[in-house]
Amino acid sequence: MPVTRGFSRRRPDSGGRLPPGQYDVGGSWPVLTAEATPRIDPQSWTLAVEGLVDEPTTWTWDEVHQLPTSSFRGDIHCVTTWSKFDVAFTGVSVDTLLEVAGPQDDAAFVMAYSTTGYTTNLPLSDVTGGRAWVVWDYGGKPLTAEHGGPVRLLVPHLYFWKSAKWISRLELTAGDRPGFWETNGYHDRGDPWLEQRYQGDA
Ligand SMILES: Nc1nc2c(c(=O)[nH]1)N[C@H]1C(S)=C(S)[C@@H](COP(=O)(O)O)O[C@H]1N2
Ligand SMILES: [Mo]
Repeated sequence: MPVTRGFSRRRPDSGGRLPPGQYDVGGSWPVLTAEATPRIDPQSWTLAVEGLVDEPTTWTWDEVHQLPTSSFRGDIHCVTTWSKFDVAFTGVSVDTLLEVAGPQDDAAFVMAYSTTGYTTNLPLSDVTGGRAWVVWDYGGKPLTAEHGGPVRLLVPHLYFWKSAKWISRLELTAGDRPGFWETNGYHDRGDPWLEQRYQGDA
């Protein structure tokens, strides 16, 4: 059956793009923020990659823009069940940052920190291999503050709570420690295709 685009808010799945339990939110982009939206001056923002790395490194806004840029186009999935298709972000691949910082052999997890204190934990293997970005551009425009601007983490293959807005620090660790939502019952990994929503799910 052909899919009619643009009318019903909750459309049926088209071509197996929706993970289980998700619906297509269409043209809107919900804002989900646990804390007050910070107003961050890009010129005072910095990004640190530290912990179990050979060269702990901090980039300024200008410095991070001098790294080779990388773009993502694809779908994002929030644990509250909305998915959004064909979003386009540009920034820098986390691989590029890690090439500079040099993860040590015992580094196996990452804690992402927002300027606000929001945290989320990820296996290192989920932010390497071209699957995670630090982004400042959405659809050709600067990322707005409500969506994490000036700079957010983007890990689109995991539930979107892993994509920390207002990212300021990535800490590599040997062990897994729960972040903000993970402490509040959400899954440590959060693969939408495995429906890893809550602690205890597969
Ligand atoms: N700092 C911070 N990052 C965050 C959140 C948050 O509350 N604070 N919410 C997470 C959740 S649950 C989702 S679904 C996405 C929402 O991003 P959006 O508001 O741009 O849609 O951001 C994630 N990153
Ligand atoms: Mo979310």
